[in-house]
Amino acid sequence: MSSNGNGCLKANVVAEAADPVIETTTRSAAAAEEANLSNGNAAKSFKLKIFVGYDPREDLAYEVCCYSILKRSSIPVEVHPIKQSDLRSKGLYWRERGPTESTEFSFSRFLTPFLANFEGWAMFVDCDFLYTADIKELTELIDESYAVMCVHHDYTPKDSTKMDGVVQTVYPRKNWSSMVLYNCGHPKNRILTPELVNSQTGAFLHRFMWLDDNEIGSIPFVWNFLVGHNQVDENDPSTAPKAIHYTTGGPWFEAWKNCDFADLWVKEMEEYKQDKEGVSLKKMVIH
Ligand SMILES: [Mn+2]
Repeated sequence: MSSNGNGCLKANVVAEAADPVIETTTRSAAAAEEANLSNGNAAKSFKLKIFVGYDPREDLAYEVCCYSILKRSSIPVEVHPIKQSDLRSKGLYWRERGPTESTEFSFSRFLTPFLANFEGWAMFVDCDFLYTADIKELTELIDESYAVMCVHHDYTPKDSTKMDGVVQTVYPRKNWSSMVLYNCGHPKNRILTPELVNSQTGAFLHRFMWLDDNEIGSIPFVWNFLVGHNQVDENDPSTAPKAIHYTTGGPWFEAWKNCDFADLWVKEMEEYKQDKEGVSLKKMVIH
């Protein structure tokens, strides 16, 4: 599916509880659902829940990220923001913000299985992503034998010091938690209650220490393509990013307006703002 198909923009917005929830049911999704039923597979259609980390400093990034997912999705999806103020008012989040938390969803992201009622598969993703592919392709990689699936980035530096002599800090599994497919019904993930998420250390959570290594499935890096770290090999189409992660800062910040892949994000943002068909998508704006 090309990314500019206007047919993908018929999104139905469903107001559910107090959360802005976006649901899409495209024609192709309906067809896929029918095919599923005729195969005798799932009586209940597969609908991916997507939880996107929300930070007030990156409001536009959040909107563009959601737009980029919804616009290209050929399967029904629900998009929910992980918004700290909402979680606090619901009594689901109460920990104080620590100095190492770079976003409001540094820890609250681990509520994803809880927020999905410990059922089915759900994705968490940072708001600083731009999708360039159909999320359906990602769901086709789902393997029920895992508790979570994510890109296994390897940050181990070759030298212990950088050229300028500054000591490199090694964070095991750095960035693994920025995009995760959670098998919410997996018994091991039951541990992720609000009590645990509000009390555990960053290391425990971000390194998936509640899981054994063989319970963490691997996804190709193109689904969490780190700007400034991952590389495209022009001769290898499998290295073309499907989800661009502006991990050190994206073009919505003045200082990063000329970063790699900035042009793609700006184009998407302009399309989002001009998109008349997608007027319902604009309801996902959080005030
Ligand atoms: Mn990020």
